Amino acid sequence: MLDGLIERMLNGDKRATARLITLVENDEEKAREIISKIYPYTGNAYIVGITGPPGAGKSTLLDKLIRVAREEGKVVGVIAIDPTSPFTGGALLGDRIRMQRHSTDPGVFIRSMATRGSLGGLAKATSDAIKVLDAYGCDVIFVETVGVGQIEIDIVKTADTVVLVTVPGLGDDIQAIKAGLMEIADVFVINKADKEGADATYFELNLMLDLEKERWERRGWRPPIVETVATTMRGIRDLWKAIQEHREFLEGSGEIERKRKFRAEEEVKTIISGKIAKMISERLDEDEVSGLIERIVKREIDPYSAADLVLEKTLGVKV
Ligand SMILES: Nc1nc2c(ncn2[C@@H]2O[C@H](COP(=O)(O)OP(=O)(O)O)[C@@H](O)[C@H]2O)c(=O)[nH]1
Ligand SMILES: [Mg+2]
Repeated sequence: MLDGLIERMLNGDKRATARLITLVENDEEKAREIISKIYPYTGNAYIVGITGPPGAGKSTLLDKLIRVAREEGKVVGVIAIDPTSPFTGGALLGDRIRMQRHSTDPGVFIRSMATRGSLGGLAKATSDAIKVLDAYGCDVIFVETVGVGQIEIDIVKTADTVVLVTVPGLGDDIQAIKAGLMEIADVFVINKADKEGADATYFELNLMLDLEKERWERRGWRPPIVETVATTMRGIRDLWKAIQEHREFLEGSGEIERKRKFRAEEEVKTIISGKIAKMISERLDEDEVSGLIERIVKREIDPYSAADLVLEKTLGVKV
């Protein structure tokens, strides 16, 4: 059954592709088999992460970016991990209708991912779905995530180009963004530039980049700031151009290799920790754990020593 599905997917069948993604998402054994079989067909897609606070306009921007990429004849994939995304059904009806016009286009494949799941589940499901879309023939794959949770940040970090979307008047939020996301952004977007305060936000971001000057100089890439109005086409082509330029920088400097190695490393680590977690939960002696917990509460043993005891016993190695 899998071979037939994979063959259909490789021939551009969207339904077979959707089915394969569902399988890699939900069935660990099948995921393994599918990924091994399709892996030789992957490696051509360019991955663009789009992140930022909820409501910043990420999905609306994506809708426009899909259009521009389609004009260039690119086959486009979208993976939305944003729970408020029109793709995941959390948006206003109008937004959802706007997105859906792409669903009849054979050159566009849109997929949403459940945000809830087991530890590392989302990251694994996303990277597997990326591989399926890559093998399907996508030239570019956009991954939309809300830049809030650590898991989402970790996912977007593995993209080739990371686009961070902000909006005017996020004074305090810019400080918050600085903490987690500043370092991973390759392109900054000030969306809703039709609203008041876009210039001030531009100034603030630019100042922040000036303060980080040494880092950009070392990296050889200073993230450009693009102002957009996603509800119109304003700035969209500039954003697409900035993404292309970052790609050229990565390819020209050999940085792309480093990024891909990083991605592979993150992936292997995720698989390993997932397997270890599974091994432990399968072998865990629940009675023994509750006994230990009693002892922790009674101050007979500390939590670290208790954890070591459990791990040593379940894994059979000294930790
Ligand atoms: N005024 C204005 N509204 C926008 C712009 N971009 C998006 N919006 C609106 O902002 C809301 C949230 O957009 P959405 O794309 O779902 O944001 P997301 O949560 O970041 O994906 C929607 O009602 C959009 O129509 C813009 O550039 N200007
Ligand atoms: Mg969204």
